[in-house]
Amino acid sequence: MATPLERWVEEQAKLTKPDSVYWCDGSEEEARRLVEIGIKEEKIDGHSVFSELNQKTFPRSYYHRSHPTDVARTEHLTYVCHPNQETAGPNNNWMPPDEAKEKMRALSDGCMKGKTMYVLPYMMGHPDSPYAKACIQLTDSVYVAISMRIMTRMTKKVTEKIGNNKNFVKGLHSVGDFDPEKRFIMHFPDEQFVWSIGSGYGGNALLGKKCFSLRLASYLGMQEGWLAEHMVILGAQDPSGDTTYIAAALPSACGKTNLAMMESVLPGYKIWTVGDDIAWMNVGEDGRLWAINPETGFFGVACGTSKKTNPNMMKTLTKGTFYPTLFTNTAINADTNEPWWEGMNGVPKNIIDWHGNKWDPAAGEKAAHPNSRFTVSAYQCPTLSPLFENPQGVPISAIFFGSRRMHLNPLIVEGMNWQHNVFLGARMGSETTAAASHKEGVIRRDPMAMLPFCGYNMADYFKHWLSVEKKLVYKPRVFSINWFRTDEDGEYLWPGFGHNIRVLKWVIDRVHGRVGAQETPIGLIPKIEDLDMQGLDIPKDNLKKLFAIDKDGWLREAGDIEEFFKKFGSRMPKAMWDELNAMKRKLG
Ligand code: OXD
Ligand code: MN
Repeated sequence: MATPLERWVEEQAKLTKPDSVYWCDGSEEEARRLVEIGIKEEKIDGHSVFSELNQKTFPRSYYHRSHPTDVARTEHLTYVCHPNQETAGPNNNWMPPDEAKEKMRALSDGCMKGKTMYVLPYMMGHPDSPYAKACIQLTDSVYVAISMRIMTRMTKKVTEKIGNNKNFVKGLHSVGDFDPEKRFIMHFPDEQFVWSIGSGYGGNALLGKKCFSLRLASYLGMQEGWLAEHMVILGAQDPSGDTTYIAAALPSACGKTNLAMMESVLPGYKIWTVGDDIAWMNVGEDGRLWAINPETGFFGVACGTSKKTNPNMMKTLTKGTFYPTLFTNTAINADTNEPWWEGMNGVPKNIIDWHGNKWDPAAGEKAAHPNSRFTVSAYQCPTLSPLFENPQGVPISAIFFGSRRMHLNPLIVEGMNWQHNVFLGARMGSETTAAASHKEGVIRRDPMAMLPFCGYNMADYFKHWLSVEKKLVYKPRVFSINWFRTDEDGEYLWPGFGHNIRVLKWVIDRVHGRVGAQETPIGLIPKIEDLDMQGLDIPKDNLKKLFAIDKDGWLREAGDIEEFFKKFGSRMPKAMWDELNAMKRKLG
């Protein structure tokens, strides 16, 4: 008798009509075969899916050039299909589930003809973790299959784990014909099902990532009392040998990966990496907040990554284990066959740009796409936390809500109590980046860096965050951060990267009650003399500017926050309005 899983796969194959169906086992040998298929057989837009990069300097690395229209998440084509629109909220595109399925059925009919359907069994989270989830994705792309093998724990055992159970997480993915007009990413939270067509891009096509681990999981977390967040998880070890675990939300392409594996400039401090993108956080029996990273890889922005900005990522990318490493839409140094991108190192003489053409710097275009990416195994990371595989995760003592703001937001602000902490997240606004296909550099409200990823009404999401307080015996301290403030000439006021440890040191000291703070209308800020500036010579005036509170600017910001809150009508928790009004009052 066929299992529910086998029956489901059969039904999808009937609709999509692949030439063959292949059940992946996640083995090394299989990965090698799939890469070979990507090099020799499968094509995108007439070129091979993979080409081999310099195997001496970038062992086990392969280059992938996407379809030129398929380079980022497409938020306007992403829908959350709850039975009623109110549950999806104004923060999501919505379609009734039946209508969405009819649309997808029509687009998917025969979409895998001439191709292989890969059945990918994978876990999000360590299989021994009480928080892990067994998932299945179907795809017709070897690029997606290999990426999923890097990013998740893909193993045959997952099929055994699912057994006769009907309640596994399902994803159906096809690249279709890459036509942006026929591209949709549809979520069906009540069925734990994601249906995606027309794109091979990570955030649209690796369905365990944003689609399940954030959009569906955030809704599940609301129902079950836990949090699925767009957060880095790191351990900051101080000179005493203690490690303080921090979870940090930052919008896409705002330096989460750099933060997750930062190389400290302060002696005696060391960062341990648990995750760079997603945190699932549960209140443990001990009343602490425990976080796991459900992923096993990094899908990071290449541009700007260098030995200077992120030496640990450069080591990760060049380590070469049995996991393949993928570079997507970067440029290539034609003389060495190595991947290259703006900000990596000096500019090589002969560069092939991300379109596959010889690059002419004078033409004014970037050689690598601004959202070019690497996909690499976390097990290659030299700073991987010894607790990476701990089924329970790590206990979180501090949470950051970060944004990219040239003006207004101080380097760090601490929340005053849990309600104010939630407001620090809810009031976030950030400049948009190339990670999604929209205009860059425009400020948009992005609470908790979750605007594109919250799978339900954000008013209910704030309510959920507020409700977590009563379960917490030990509450993490919460901070808003901004590494990106500039002066009148547009120069960054803060050096960032390894210097961010100076801010983390203050946070660790706050967590352990070793240092005070001063109150402002928007929260608590450090006393300048409490920031460890040894070995950093920046003008004292710059430090003042980093913490300056521009009252008029904040009042304008309050107006913007108000407009955003209003969209949620009476569903918006009163506590958030109270905080907004209190902030306005304090600003005068
Ligand atoms: C990502 C994103 O890819 O946030 O992580 O877009
Ligand atoms: Mn992300």
